[in-house]
Amino acid sequence: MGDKGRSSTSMDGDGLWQLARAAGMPRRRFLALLAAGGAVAVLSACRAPTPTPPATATPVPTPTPTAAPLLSVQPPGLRRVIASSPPVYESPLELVRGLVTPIPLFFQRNHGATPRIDARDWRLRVEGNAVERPLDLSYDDILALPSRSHIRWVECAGNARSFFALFQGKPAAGGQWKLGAIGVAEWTGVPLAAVLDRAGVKRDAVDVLLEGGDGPRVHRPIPVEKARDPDTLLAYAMNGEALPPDHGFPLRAIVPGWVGVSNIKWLVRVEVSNQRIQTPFNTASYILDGPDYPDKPALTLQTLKSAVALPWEGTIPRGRQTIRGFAWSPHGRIARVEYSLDGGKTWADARLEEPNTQYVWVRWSFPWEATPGTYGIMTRATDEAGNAQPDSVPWNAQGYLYNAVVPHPVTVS
Ligand SMILES: Nc1nc2c(c(=O)[nH]1)N[C@H]1C(S)=C(S)[C@@H](COP(=O)(O)O)O[C@H]1N2
Ligand SMILES: [Mo]
Repeated sequence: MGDKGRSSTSMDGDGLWQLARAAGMPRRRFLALLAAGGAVAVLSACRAPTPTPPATATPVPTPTPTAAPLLSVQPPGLRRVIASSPPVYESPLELVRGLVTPIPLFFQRNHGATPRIDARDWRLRVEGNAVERPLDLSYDDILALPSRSHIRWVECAGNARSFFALFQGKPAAGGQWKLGAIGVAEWTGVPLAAVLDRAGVKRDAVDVLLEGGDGPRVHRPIPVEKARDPDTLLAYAMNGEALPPDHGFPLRAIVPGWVGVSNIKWLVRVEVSNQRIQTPFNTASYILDGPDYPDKPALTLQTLKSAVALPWEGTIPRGRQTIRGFAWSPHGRIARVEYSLDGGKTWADARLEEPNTQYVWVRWSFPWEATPGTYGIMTRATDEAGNAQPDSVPWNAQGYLYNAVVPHPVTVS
């Protein structure tokens, strides 16, 4: 992994200067901005005006061109618009007060328009060379199966992608998310394993492909072991209501810990194969492609992260404040969240709130006697498997899995 960019998360003069220099800022302008507006002014000026994808970027497969805009059913509302056609909306984490993300605040990532599916016409096909009996299930068939509910996060593999441009001076192709491409919901549905059992999975099964009924028919294989994990769900309800159209009505996959794209929405087909399945969604996009990844591996699990529940470049009043946020890991519960208000020189422990469960983010908080100025609030999570957020992440062309410690810019007025 190397320590390339290690200093870039530090808010002391040096680290910030590395950043500014990487963004092509002359030393004199850097000092002037620092004096006038502090770290936040420097960071804002560093931001590339229009991040252009690097020439080496592999284009993400796009649906057949159409004149009609690719739209969402629900307008973005309070979510931040990263792109509008197709809809890509970021969750305003500062408005999430509880353990689950309310549906109007839940991030949205579509590769095409939200399809309007009538549950009466919908079918789920389960087939492939590694099933005994192909199935053709109706919505009522699914609802009749034993169900379970659990709270799980779904996070886009590109979450925090904009930080490749902001902190490494090298933009990555794709939606320029901050840290809001994550949401936590209570999902109710049927374990995928129960549906697979009905179809009879052959002993030589290797991969299970999940396919959506949207325009681009987004699809993604997962290993049969993950498909048969009782925690992998075909969900028809979200936070107690029928799955909203934008989040996959009538049925979507919830594959805990895995990259966002494996949580296929508008699910119409499950293919069980006795061979590894290669598709553009695990060979061209959703791969790590960059100098540090000669083998271009396909993504599997998400990474450990933490986020401050404040707008990026937020403003808070002076005085005693409670700073709060979230931390999550695909590897287990969160063991610890530390924070630093002095550019990483000193760290203290944030308090972890209950509950703290695997595949659910943990809420954390710390008190702060805030005095006027600009700050970079740094947070670093450690999970119970012993992973800690790194100081830097190797750049990759599609901008996945950025989970380095970052200074969250905040002004105290
Ligand atoms: N059929 C289908 N499933 C899909 C997608 C899609 O465009 N089509 N987007 C994927 C991606 S990249 C992510 S991050 C999540 C986003 O889920 P959400 O929109 O409910 O937040 O859905 C995944 N499932
Ligand atoms: Mo995603």
